[in-house]
Amino acid sequence: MPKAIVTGITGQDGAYLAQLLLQKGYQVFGTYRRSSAPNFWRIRELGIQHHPQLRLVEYDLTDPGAAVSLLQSCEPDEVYNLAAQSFVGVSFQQPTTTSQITGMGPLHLLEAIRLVNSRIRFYQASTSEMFGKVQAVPQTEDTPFYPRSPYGVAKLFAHWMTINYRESYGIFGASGILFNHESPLRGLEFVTRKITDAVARIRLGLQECVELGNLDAKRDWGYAPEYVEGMWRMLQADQPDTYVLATGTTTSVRDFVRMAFQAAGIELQFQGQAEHETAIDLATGKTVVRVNPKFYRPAEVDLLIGDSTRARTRLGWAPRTSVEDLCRMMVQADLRRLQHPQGAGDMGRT
Ligand code: NDP
Ligand code: GDR
Repeated sequence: MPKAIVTGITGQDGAYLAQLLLQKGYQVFGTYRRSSAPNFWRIRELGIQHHPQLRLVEYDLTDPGAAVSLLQSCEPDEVYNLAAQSFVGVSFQQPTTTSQITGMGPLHLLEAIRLVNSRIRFYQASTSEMFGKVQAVPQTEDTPFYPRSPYGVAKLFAHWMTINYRESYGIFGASGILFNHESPLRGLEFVTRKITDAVARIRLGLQECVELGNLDAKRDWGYAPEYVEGMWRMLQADQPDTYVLATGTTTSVRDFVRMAFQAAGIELQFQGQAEHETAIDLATGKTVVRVNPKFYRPAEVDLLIGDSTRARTRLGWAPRTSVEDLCRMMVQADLRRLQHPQGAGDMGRT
């Protein structure tokens, strides 16, 4: 039975990847960090919390010694490093913590692999945020990087460290440059889920309006379970490499807002500009969206659209879910959760 460590099992991708690996017959060691309240709602939602082949292991990415003991005690064949301080907005307020977790954390794991067993295969969760102020459209594995946040800079460090350990020590280090991927299990602070949760609340009369930041930003949004499958494929390849995973279509935050309200039967009209922009519900005339500059970032990533030709041709990976279907699925999940809190689980509220 193959054995895999998934760091960050309490996050969106960690939960989906653990589910996939369990389905494939792996023994999975899912790492979580100690907190005063348990944070297992996602693996509970997926029904894998008590799976006999899943072991939950306490581990903090910032502790170098803990990386060594983790590998020694679990003896994995594969390590998927998904844990990170992953929220771009917060990285501006906590640049040092973000760098320690998101930048140095993966280095501790790479160094532990070198010391404990250099045959362990390693996946690093890299990101389209490394492209930042984009230098070419669409972005490929060869597009120059220009990160625009402490998060993007920290991820770029970890990306190059993965390549460096590949080239220096022959470690099987794969780096997946993943564009945004979402799901009903997305954290509430990220814009898609913030929108779909608010739309469901507004539809049910539980909230009046949602405040957002930059509506002009464009993202290449895909469906998370398809992306974790790509991670697994990267570690099954003959050679370690760097791969972009993306859908190849891009959508503005404003259009995602429009789509989400439509999915709940609400037509919007946008009016005003920049920080004065709002959107009204055409049926009631009520303002349901308002821009609040407090959600602007000191430096923004304006446009992301990825070209995943390498992953398609070499790994046979392809995204299947359109942004419209993804958005509808997320709105419906949030409506269900609010209407039937017991049946649908807490979905991020505890
Ligand atoms: P989440 O924010 O949902 O999950 C992050 C995970 O990291 C959580 O389990 C979190 O634990 C854990 N974590 C945070 N700090 C530490 C620490 N110091 N030690 C151990 N664990 C820690 O992220 P996603 O699932 O969305 O993303 C997974 C990975 O992929 C991240 O590295 C992210 O940066 C990257 N990525 C994500 C993309 C996306 O669109 N989702 C796109 C490209 C890259 P806790 O629950 O306790 O906070
Ligand atoms: P991102 O995702 O920064 O791309 O990082 P996020 O959903 O936070 O922002 C996407 C875009 O929406 C704009 N925006 C807002 N964002 C948030 N969170 N809240 C708002 O109210 C709001 N209004 C507008 C943002 O300015 C931005 O342009 C995600 C994370 O998962 C990273 O870990 C990952 O690496 C990248 O995707 C790829």
